Amino acid sequence: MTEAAAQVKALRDTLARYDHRYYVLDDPEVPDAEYDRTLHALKRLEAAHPTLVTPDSPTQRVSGTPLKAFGEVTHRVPMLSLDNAFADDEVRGFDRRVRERLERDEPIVYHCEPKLDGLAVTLRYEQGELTVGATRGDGATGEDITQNLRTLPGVPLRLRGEGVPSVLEVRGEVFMTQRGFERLNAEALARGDKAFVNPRNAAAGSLRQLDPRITAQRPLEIFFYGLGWVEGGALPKQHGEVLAALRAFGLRTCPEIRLVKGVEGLLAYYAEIGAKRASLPYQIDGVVYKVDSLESQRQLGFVARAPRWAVAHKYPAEEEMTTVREIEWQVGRTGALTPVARLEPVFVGGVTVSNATLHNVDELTRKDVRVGDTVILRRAGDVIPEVVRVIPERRPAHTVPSVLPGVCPVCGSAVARVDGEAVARCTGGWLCPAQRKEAIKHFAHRRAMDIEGLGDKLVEQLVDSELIARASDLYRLTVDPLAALDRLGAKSAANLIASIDHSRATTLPRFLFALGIPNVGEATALAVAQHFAGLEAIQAASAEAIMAVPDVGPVVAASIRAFFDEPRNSQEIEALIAGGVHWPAMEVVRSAHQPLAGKTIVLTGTLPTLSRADAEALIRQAGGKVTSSVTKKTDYLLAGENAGSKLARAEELKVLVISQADLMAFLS
Ligand code: 5U1
Repeated sequence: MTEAAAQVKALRDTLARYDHRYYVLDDPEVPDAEYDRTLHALKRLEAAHPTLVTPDSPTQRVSGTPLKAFGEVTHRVPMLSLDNAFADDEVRGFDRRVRERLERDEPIVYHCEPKLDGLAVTLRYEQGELTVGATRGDGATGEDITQNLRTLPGVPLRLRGEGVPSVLEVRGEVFMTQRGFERLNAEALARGDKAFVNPRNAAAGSLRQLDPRITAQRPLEIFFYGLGWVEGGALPKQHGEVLAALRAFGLRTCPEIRLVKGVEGLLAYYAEIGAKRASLPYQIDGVVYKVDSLESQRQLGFVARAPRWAVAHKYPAEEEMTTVREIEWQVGRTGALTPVARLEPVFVGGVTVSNATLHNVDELTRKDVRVGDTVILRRAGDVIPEVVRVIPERRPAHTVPSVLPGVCPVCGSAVARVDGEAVARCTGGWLCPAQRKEAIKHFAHRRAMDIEGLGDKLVEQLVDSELIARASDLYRLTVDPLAALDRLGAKSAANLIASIDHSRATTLPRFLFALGIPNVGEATALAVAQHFAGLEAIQAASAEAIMAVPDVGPVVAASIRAFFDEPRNSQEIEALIAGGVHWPAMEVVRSAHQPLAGKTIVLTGTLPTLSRADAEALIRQAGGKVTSSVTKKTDYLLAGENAGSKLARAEELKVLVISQADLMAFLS
């Protein structure tokens, strides 16, 4: 065998394995992007060595392997695949070729819609009645899944309205919404069953059940996007109007459909849907552009198995593969040890990612991520990248499980884990430079003492150069040693001293928050300050007395009490006050002002400045109730950046959506 033949065989074997795992077992081995790369490598090799092309090569079929258990359906009109475009230039090339072939200078009218990450199916209606439903299979022949498709609420068993052709084949995508997927997986895990890896696989697995009663229980939905064979009836001459006719027959189409003009219209649509992608209730991997005029489509025709009149413009993959170089333990302000995977940099979800948090030791153990492992990394929207899982087939020999270190990697103090808590902590406290650095970063934060110009890097530099060891040292700093620091200079040093000076005049709630008491966020600091109206009163209060503060429970109260019981903390507070930190006197606020009394509020997405816990605390203090899912009983949805399925649900149920600014306005 030549080297090329051996490579072709190896790639085909790999693809056959990927296909089996994907289509038959519904348990993909690698992310789609890796599958596509492998298929491309094979296509390139076959193009260079045409004699190696065989009819059974994975490059010679669209996709899919019919399951033996289902009957076969031959598609009267083949189910095509789509060419992909990844860059704007490729879309410009597509538009140019369309205009050249049609000999048109003026902008083309295109029909645009999202490309759902689901399963393509075809439905045949005869005299308006559903007779056959099938998967795409290999494009020419699919599996007969009529009984399963009949269970989908979105599949009408009989079409409605006027002018239904006597034979109408319609094509669409079956999918599962993110919400449906999460519910299904939660139920599976509760039963001790294996979870599905993503909504697409959950949809595929659900649709290809041999028992339709199982399919019927799965949250499957469908959007229709095109036609197959049509007989005995006239349909409109524009694609968009055909879809409108399908809607009139009772077939659901995607609400994001748009008609645009020319390539600029296409690119604007791509950007518009891209911006919405993370908040759509379903997963998409691109958008599809189609020439709207069916006559132009006919003139343009096909190349191989893809139409010349359509293209899929893909978004950056949200899942990619990469390898773990190192697993490091970061020590936070409260000593919490967080495992962080240092990764071979990889482009995913539109950015290059080289780190991913593994959250805590339980998560690390559950996912069994090891140095040297190949992992699937997911980054959707602006959400922090997540290691989805390890690819066990790619684990090198002699790897070892990553375990919680016995001592703090920064200061060497013992690491302790409270029973029942996921978090392990360094017991070094003030002795641990990592904790001190984090405590000072928190102290200087905009929402705490607001020391302008004192960023994270500078705090590290100040601690490392031993100019400061704790926050109170900031108030003893002078310009000269600061100016001598690398990259700082006299002017910046003077500015920093000025902003430190400025921070001396603060408020009690800010000061309390800046102390970094575990479990005390901004909202709790404010509530405690208002309740006691003075630092001495708080320092003297028993845990029971602290629990009288609205929304402060036993855990927070104990945490506050323990903080003030620690002599080093009291000394630090004295040092800060001696350094000139002061605040105006406060009045006791024990108001019964409850502007949200009786209101039920759900939170979603990332708020501009409030943490989730703080927002919840503020709502509760104002008499509101926080619940986790949007129902008809929800009064408000408090939505931030990257709100997901809850936002869609709220819009569906016409629940009022409010922002952080709206909430603050209510509270004031
Ligand atoms: N939304 C949509 N998805 N999708 C997939 N439209 C669409 N059209 C397709 C495919 C394969 O094919 C036609 C262009 C034939």
